[in-house]
Amino acid sequence: MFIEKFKVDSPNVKYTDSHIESSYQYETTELVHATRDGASEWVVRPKTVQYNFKTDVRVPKLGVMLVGWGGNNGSTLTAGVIANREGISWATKDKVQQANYFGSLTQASTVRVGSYNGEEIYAPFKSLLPMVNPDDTVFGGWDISNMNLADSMARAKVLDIDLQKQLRPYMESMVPLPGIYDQDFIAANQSTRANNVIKGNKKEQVQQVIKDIREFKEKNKVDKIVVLWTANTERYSNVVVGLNDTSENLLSAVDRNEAEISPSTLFALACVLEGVPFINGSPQNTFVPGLIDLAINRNSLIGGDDFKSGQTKIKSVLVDFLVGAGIKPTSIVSYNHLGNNDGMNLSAPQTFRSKEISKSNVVDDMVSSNAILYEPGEHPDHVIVIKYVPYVGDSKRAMDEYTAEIFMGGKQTFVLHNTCEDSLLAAPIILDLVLLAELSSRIELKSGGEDKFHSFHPVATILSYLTKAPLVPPGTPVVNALAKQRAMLENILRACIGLAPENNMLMEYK
Ligand code: NAI
Ligand code: DG6
Repeated sequence: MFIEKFKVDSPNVKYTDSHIESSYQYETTELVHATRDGASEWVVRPKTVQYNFKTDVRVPKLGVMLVGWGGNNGSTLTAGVIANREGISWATKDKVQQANYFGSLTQASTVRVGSYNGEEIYAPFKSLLPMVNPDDTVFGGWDISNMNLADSMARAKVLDIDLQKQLRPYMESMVPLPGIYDQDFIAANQSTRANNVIKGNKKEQVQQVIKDIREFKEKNKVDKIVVLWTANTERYSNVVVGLNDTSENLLSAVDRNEAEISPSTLFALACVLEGVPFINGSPQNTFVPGLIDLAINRNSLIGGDDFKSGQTKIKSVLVDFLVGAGIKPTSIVSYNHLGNNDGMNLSAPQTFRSKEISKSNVVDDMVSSNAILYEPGEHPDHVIVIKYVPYVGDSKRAMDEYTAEIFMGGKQTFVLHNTCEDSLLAAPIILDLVLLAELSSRIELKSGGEDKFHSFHPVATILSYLTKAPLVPPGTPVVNALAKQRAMLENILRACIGLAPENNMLMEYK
């Protein structure tokens, strides 16, 4: 059964006009290494930590500024939100299609809130806490191409033509602000696109981005802004002591106009200096140590890296299932071919290498969780291939072969083939990243030992479900397994309204 919304009735939860406050017992474990009768043993002690959460329920008017706004993802997301907001429907060869937010965790998924008369009751994910309605967001951003969003949508060749015709009047006047172009960081084949670039040295470029954010906020009368990089994949920046290893060194490297500071790092830097959340949807190391350092010092939210949209999402389910079932994946080979501009940019070795890294590390946590299957340091062979095939456009083909060792030396091989418009997978993920980043900035917490409420750590691990290579604070475990990532996010939001984690025990029926 489905319910649209609900309220929690508990002595541990208080609703006021401005906040939801919850008092919450976090059940965890503590591991100690003890010695008994001369022999050492691991001891696990259950541990309860008291937390208080305070969520501001006043939902702001939100501005979303995309870097790479005129790209396939940027134009598809903007079009999708307008189509939803305007209630647009269009004829396809199959039926009359209504705009929807399928693929968005916040907008199109549900959570179990309990059972009633023996029936499971589900509510929308977005009903857990007050969230920005995507239909009410205002979009803007930057692109090194000056094409308006209606023409960008046509260039992307993602949406049905009848829909495009209806959207064109809304999108023609949307023109991206000039972007920061540095041909050293993206493929040479992108140079013909770069006709809309911020001039000046790196310091001036950062100042221009800050000015753009302020003007956008003022012009559109929005309360808050979130900035998200959905521009081209860049090559990795070299991390060099004295250049970008600390916040001071990064800032002075920008002042010196050092060549090795990438456009994405400059955008991120502008956002951190302005206290605006910045999310990286591409695989490169935008968040060099100096940038992370600065974000932590200034308590400004950063999140990333690289949208987890299709092939990797399935990988982080399938390998979790196999390793969790005691089956040993030994070889994973992932082929992609695609024909959009992302594919063209990734045809250069340096940008491909960024994507190869982020796609390769996605099973590490699952492998290291099972020392019965894997020797220390052992890892499945894992190969990533990406080829540019213009004809298939945005309709990416992803083919995967998984080989695993089963009982008594047997082998099991799975082969998957997925065909899908890449941007239709990425757009709802971008939306979730933005909406969840905004929501997390309204949550404060304190543990038993603390007297003051504070925000979450500025490195937003809460966004991990949506990214291939989750950015985490130094010393924090990286979780890639999709079910764990979703549970983390859902259970934290449940904690904010005083609900226990979903434990699936169904003791009521045992
Ligand atoms: P796209 O190539 O269509 O769009 C990127 C846009 O960024 C282009 O319009 C380009 O002109 C612009 N651009 C490049 N450098 C810029 C800069 N410095 N400042 C401002 N604008 C700049 O690519 P698409 O398909 O939209 O993908 C965007 C990014 O998202 C890529 O890095 C891709 O690898 C990443 N991604 C995409 C996924 C998907 O499923 N579509 C999943 C995971 C990541
Ligand atoms: C080729 O792999 C293009 C990439 O931009 C991917 O489409 C993107 O990283 C999505 O990857 P995945 O593995 O999440 O489907």
